[in-house]
Order: sequence, then structure tokens, then C-alpha cells
Amino acid sequence: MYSITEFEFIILVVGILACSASAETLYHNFIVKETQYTRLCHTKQILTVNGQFPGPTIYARRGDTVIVNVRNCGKNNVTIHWHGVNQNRDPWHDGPEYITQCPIQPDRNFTYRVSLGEEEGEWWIPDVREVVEESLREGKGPNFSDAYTINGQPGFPYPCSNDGEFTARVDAGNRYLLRIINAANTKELFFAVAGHHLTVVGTDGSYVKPFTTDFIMIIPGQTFDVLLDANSTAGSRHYIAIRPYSSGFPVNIKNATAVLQYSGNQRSPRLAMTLPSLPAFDDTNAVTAFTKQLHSLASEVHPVHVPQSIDQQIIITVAFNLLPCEPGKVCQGPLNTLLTTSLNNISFVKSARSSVLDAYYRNISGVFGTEFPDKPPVPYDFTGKNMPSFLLLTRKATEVRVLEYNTSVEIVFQGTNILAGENHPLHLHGHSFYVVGSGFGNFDKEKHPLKYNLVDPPYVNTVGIPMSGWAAIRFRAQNPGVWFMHCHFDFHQSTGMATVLIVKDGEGSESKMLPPPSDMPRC
Ligand SMILES: *[C@@H]1O[C@H](CO)[C@@H](O)[C@H](O)[C@H]1NC(C)=O
Ligand SMILES: *[C@@H]1O[C@H](CO)[C@@H](O)[C@H](O)[C@H]1NC(C)=O
Ligand SMILES: *[C@@H]1O[C@H](CO)[C@@H](O)[C@H](O)[C@H]1NC(C)=O
Ligand SMILES: *[C@@H]1O[C@H](CO)[C@@H](O)[C@H](O)[C@H]1NC(C)=O
Ligand SMILES: *[C@@H]1O[C@H](CO)[C@@H](O)[C@H](O)[C@H]1NC(C)=O
Ligand SMILES: *[C@@H]1O[C@H](CO)[C@@H](O)[C@H](O)[C@H]1NC(C)=O
Ligand SMILES: *[C@@H]1O[C@H](CO)[C@@H](O)[C@H](O)[C@H]1NC(C)=O
Ligand SMILES: *[C@@H]1O[C@H](CO)[C@@H](O)[C@H](O)[C@H]1NC(C)=O
Ligand SMILES: [Cu+2]
Repeated sequence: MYSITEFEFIILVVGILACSASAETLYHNFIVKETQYTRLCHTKQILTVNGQFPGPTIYARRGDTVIVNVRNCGKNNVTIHWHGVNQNRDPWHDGPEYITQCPIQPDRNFTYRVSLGEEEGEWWIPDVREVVEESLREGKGPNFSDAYTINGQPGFPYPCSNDGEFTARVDAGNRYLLRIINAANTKELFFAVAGHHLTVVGTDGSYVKPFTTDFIMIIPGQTFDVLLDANSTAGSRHYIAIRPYSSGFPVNIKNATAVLQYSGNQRSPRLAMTLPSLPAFDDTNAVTAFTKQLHSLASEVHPVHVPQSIDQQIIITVAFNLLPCEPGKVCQGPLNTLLTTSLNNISFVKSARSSVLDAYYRNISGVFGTEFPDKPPVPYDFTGKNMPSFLLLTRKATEVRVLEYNTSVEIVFQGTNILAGENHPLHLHGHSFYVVGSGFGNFDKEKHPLKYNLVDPPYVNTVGIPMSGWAAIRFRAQNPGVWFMHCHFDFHQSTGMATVLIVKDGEGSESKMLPPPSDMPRC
């Protein structure tokens, strides 16, 4: 069972900084349908919103409510998940299928209501759905994409791609805000603009202490707000480029490009343009150095509310595993097995009978269990060199973790070297969280908390767990509902590197989940 919940691309939205106005309600119609597109000299049908690739940009301000009527005119089930929005008390519009809703089936509508806070991508010549289904069926990693894209375009390094290259037009002397989203759900990416520094001012909808950098590293699901001073000369052209960061595996290391074009009569020739310098695809030190620069603003107007003490600590191992091949099946994983993934040695399976949210709300038993462990079931040297072979196995289950309302929670994600270490982008729905610490090797319960940043940690909803390392996050469970927590790599999410946090209602009416909308899709 698989549906594309997020679209496969970077979207780069370029705009001049605007002043804010009062909150508004904005209405949109999304028609989801198959549309013919040509890239890399091949034409195929892809799933689009309103026939557009990349999809439409919704312009909204903090505090606005956006109402989006989604009609599924495609052949497959769809759901939409919104990043960086505040869904307080309303998990019903969050989106992940079989977690908070049943999918929108063909010829059906569902109206999402979200209040805000914003894509890089990839292109496969074959059908994306077939790539994913094949990888799940045969139990191997997905085939490499054929290109990465910026706003749906791979740019000049690729065949048949010169004409449509995305061009951001700027005027010399202005300052621009770039909103950069990684919608490439198989890779983390480096991003840079030739001849320009970037000033990072925000991530995942929260401000950070501004810092200047030559590149950013962005993980799937993550967003960055970046200022760019257009201080080059009129008519000049500069490459914008992305390249994958892959800690554990070889990748397609081609760069994708777009162009920053200054207005003016004298257009600089392509030959005079240089690519920006980007770290090598396996440069973990560059990633660590970049990530360490992220600090919350922690000002009077934008204070941090990081829990100084915690009620509950949950330690979660993040792992690759193998499942035995069923008789009669073709399995392409190592040793004729299915490659799979897990959290705390449980490979999460979604139940197509009902969403977890609906089962929780209506007290339907048998859809999920509440036994997701709060620590690894068996201790071992998580990041050691020689993993004993019994660690390769895992089990499939639908286990969630239930939290009392307003619990102050710490989750430590512990990377493991089972099969291979990798930097995993872990994403939590319904809550932003503070990243209070991270490091390489095994988390030490005594030593590492002493070095936590409890002063100005970044406030985000997606965190990269360093390869063969750990990351600790803290938040208060103040949004009652059912919240998916998963690795943002599609293949990992679909094979079980996921679980669900259920946050119970609080005492007051202001801390209770809202009832479901009347047009909830049925399973
Ligand atoms: C379903 O979506 C279509 C297209 O946006 C719209 O015309 C129609 O009114 C919607 N139906 C409902 C029940 O919302
Ligand atoms: C994935 O790659 C393999 C080996 O190159 C190829 O046989 C297979 O057809 C590819 N799958 C898809 C869906 O294109
Ligand atoms: C543009 O501004 C940056 C500082 O923001 C500076 O380092 C760079 O040299 C300037 N470039 C030009 C061409 O003035
Ligand atoms: C990608 O860009 C870098 C410059 O950042 C360049 O050195 C490298 O040759 C490019 N690689 C490819 C495959 O285009
Ligand atoms: C579900 O069970 C809870 C506690 O037992 C109860 O308060 C609630 O009313 C039940 N909900 C439904 C829809 O039966
Ligand atoms: C994970 O579960 C499987 C199946 O129950 C078991 O064989 C394996 O030893 C467990 N591994 C760990 C690390 O707990
Ligand atoms: C949550 O708990 C904290 C610490 O006990 C308390 O100060 C705060 O008032 C509580 N908030 C709510 C909404 O219950
Ligand atoms: C679409 O969703 C329905 C309801 O959950 C399910 O019965 C059906 O199998 C799904 N179809 C596909 C192709 O996944
Ligand atoms: Cu992962």
C-alpha cells in the first residue's frame, strides 16, 4: 500500500520581503490528476495538482487559515500532508494515510483546513509509483532517480533540459528571501548560489540567529528561509546548484541547476558562468559544521520554551533490517531477503482497515497496540563495527506510544550500524521540537545531557540524525491527537521506520481534540 503524499521535488520561492497584515482565510481548489510532462527527453504521466509541476504555491501569512478543497481525479488513492502548519487540537486535517485519515479515493473530495506557517526534488524517467512498488515488493532500496530538480527542472547538466531551466529574476541592489524546501524524498541535499553568500534566518517556520554561509544542507521535509543580497552586476547570470549528501550509500551525484538572472541588457554568456562550490557528496564534516550554526533567536519577542526538566525520556533506535523472503517470492535484498527498516526493532505497519486516529477516537480495538517501547528492547553497541547477525531481524507491528497531555518529553534517536549507518531525517507531526543535543557514537545517558543546549536550541519539525550517531529533542505534548513520527525518506517510511505518538486530551475544553469534520473519507 503506497500513496504519494508529498510531491517529488526542491521548490524555491523567491520574493522580496513583505510586511505582514491581519489574518485572513484563503480558499483554494486542488484537482489532483495525472498530467503529461516531458523531462530528460522522455514523456510520461505524473501526478500533479491542477496540472502543475511543481504544484501551486500557496501564499499566506502566519496566522492565516487556508482551506483547500482537494478533489482526486487521478487513478490512485491520495492524501496530502502539510508541513510547518499549526494544527492545534485538530489532527483530522494532518494527512498521513491510515494514521489520521483514510485516503481520498478516486472521484472523491476532502477539504483540508490548515493554519500556517512551505520544495528541491527528483525526477525518474520510469513511473515513480513503479519504482517505489518494485523496491517494496523486491525488498531492495529504490532505484536512483535520474535527476534532481529545482522547481521541477533538472537544469543544464541534463539532456533536453536547457530550455526549461528554472530562472529566478532579480534586480541588482535588492535583498531577496528564498524559501527552500526539500521535497526530494530520497536524498538530503546541498544548495548554493555561485558568487553569493546566503544568510540563513529561519528554518521550519521559526527564526534562527542569522548566520552567513556559502551553502546550506537541507533534508527531506525541511524548509529554510534564506536572504540573498543581489549585489552582483546588472545582466549577470549565476548558477544555483544542488547536489546530494549521502552519508551511507553511493548516489547519483549529478548537480541540478537553476539560474539567478540579473535584469539588464547585457546577459552574461553561459560559458562565463561558474558552478558554486558544493561540499562532496559524502562530506559529513561539512554537514556537522553547517548544522551546528542553527540556534533559535531566543529574543524577548521570540523566546524559547525548551523544557528544562523532563517527565518522560524515550530512547529510539533507528535501523535497517532484513525480513526473510516468503516462499515463492523474488527478494532482492541482501542474502535473498527483504530490506526493511524499524524504530526500536518494530517495523511499523499501517492498517488499511481504519486510521489510527479514527480507531482511537471511536475506541475501536484491534487496529493498534500501545506497546511501543520507551527504550531499545535489547541493549547492544549500536554504532559498533561488527554487528552480531541476530540484530538483523525485526518484527512487523502497529505499536504506538501514548502520552498524557502536557508531558514534557525527551526523545533520543539513536542511529545504528545494522547493515549500514545513515543520516536519517526524522519528522514529527503535530509538534515542533527543540534539538537540544546531537553527536556521533552511542548516546550516554549520564554524560551527554550535561552538554545539552537548553538556552537557544533550534525549534524545528524535522531533524537529521547524524550517521552512526544520535540526536536528542525536547517538546511539551500539548497538541492532543494522533501524530505520525517517521523517517522522511520515502522508502524508510514505507518499510516501517515510523511510529505514532498519541497525545491524550487535557482537562479543559481548550485542551481537547476537536470532533472529526463531516466529509472525512471512509476506508
Ligand atoms: C469537489 O471538488 C470540485 C472541484 O473542486 C468542486 O466543484 C465540488 O464542489 C467539490 N464537492 C464538494 C462536495 O466539496
Ligand atoms: C530499476 O533498476 C533495475 C536495474 O537497473 C532495472 O532492471 C529495473 O527495471 C528498474 N526499475 C524501474 C521501475 O525502472
Ligand atoms: C556582496 O555582498 C557580500 C556581503 O553580503 C560581499 O561579501 C561580497 O563581496 C559582495 N559582492 C560584490 C560583488 O559586491
Ligand atoms: C558538480 O558541481 C561541481 C562544482 O560544485 C563540479 O566540480 C562537478 O564537476 C559537478 N559535477 C557534475 C557531475 O556535474
Ligand atoms: C471511548 O472511551 C472513552 C474512555 O473509556 C470514553 O470517554 C469515550 O466516550 C469513548 N468514545 C466513544 C466514541 O465511544
Ligand atoms: C528484534 O526482533 C527480532 C524478532 O523478534 C529478534 O530476532 C531480534 O533479536 C530483535 N533485535 C533486537 C535488537 O532487539
Ligand atoms: C504544563 O505543565 C507545566 C509544568 O508543569 C505548567 O507550568 C503549565 O501550566 C502546563 N500547561 C498546561 C496548558 O496545562
Ligand atoms: C484505496 O483506499 C481504500 C480505502 O482504504 C482501500 O480499500 C484500497 O485498497 C486503496 N487502493 C489502493 C490502490 O491502495
Ligand atoms: Cu531513514
